Amino acid sequence: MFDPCITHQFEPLRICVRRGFFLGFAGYSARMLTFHNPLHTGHAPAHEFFRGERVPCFEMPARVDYVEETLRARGHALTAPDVDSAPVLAQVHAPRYLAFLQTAWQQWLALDPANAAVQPFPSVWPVRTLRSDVEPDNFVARLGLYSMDNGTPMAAGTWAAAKAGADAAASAAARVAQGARAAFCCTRPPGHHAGADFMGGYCFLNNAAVAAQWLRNHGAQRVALLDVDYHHGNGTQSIFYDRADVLFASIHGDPRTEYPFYLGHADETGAGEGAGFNLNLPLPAGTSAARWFEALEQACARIASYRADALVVSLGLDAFEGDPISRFALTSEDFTRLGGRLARLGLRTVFVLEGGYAAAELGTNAVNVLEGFGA
Ligand code: SP5
Ligand code: ZN
Repeated sequence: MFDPCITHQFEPLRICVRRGFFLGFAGYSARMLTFHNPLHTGHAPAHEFFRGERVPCFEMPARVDYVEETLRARGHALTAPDVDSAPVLAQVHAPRYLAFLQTAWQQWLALDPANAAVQPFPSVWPVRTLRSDVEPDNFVARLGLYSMDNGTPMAAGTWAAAKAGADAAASAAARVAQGARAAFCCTRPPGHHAGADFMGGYCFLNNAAVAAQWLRNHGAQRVALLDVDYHHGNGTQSIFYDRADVLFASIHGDPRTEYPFYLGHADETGAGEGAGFNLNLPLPAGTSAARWFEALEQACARIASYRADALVVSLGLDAFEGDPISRFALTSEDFTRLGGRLARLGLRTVFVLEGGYAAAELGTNAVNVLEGFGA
């Protein structure tokens, strides 16, 4: 339903953008309004697979610890989530997937109490010709049904951490819908690989999709979602692929060589009502920062022509030159430049943390974007 009262809150923004002013934002502040995830440390699986061997997880609790530490050191306060994302989660995810995820760890323990010390991994997937409409009784078979890879390990606190992260995303979107210029959702596990009914790429619940859907529910007619993570946001793209009310634009490593491999090509432009509202800008591994910023200009031009009421940024920092699993070349200073360019879109903005695995530099790189934006 359309609430004209809340929609009205977005009107001064459009007027001020057309006149080139930056004075129309309520809640402008030198500090970035940040929602943290108080339960993220409960998601601490030990291992993922690399070339058949178990290796320590790249997506580790220390990542967010570094970002929180840098935020505090630079004077940005952290706020606890104050919104329940459950109704919005039900809009962007399938009921049977949410039901599975919520109790997955208990189901795993029910097989054998000794599983408390062991990570579940899927080992079989319903690829072409196999059925995904019937849920198997076997737990590992259901885990495969709801997974796109074997690279998304689960732990005892995974559901609680993912749910609190979605709450943080909804909280950030709620503040922006109420008139704040920007808010940052500082969370892990990340979300942009998670689709309506599957996990993958370290992601369980799609926090950016929750933020975009929250903005749609609370007055924004059109939401632009820009994904700057090194990896294509296949989950977010698929959630909004047939919708015109959320424009998805992504700059990422070419899926011919980079994860997630099976989505993210330039010819994916949307379907049905969503035709023309999906923009993929894949770049070869090894692409320079200069070329990356050219792609950012293309994405920004499309977002400007879309006349969005609000922007969600899937803020992965793995385009960083020092990232251990990615192959772009942005410097820490380039992240400040990114934030400055996004500010010039003149849109209310929700930033949602995604990937970035140079953990010790993650705080600097994330906060550089936020401060470049004018946080
Ligand atoms: C949110 C996000 O950034 N997810 C990325 C998921 C990537 N999963 C595949 C990881 C492959 C790791 N390859 C290790 C190479 C070490 N040299
Ligand atoms: Zn990534």
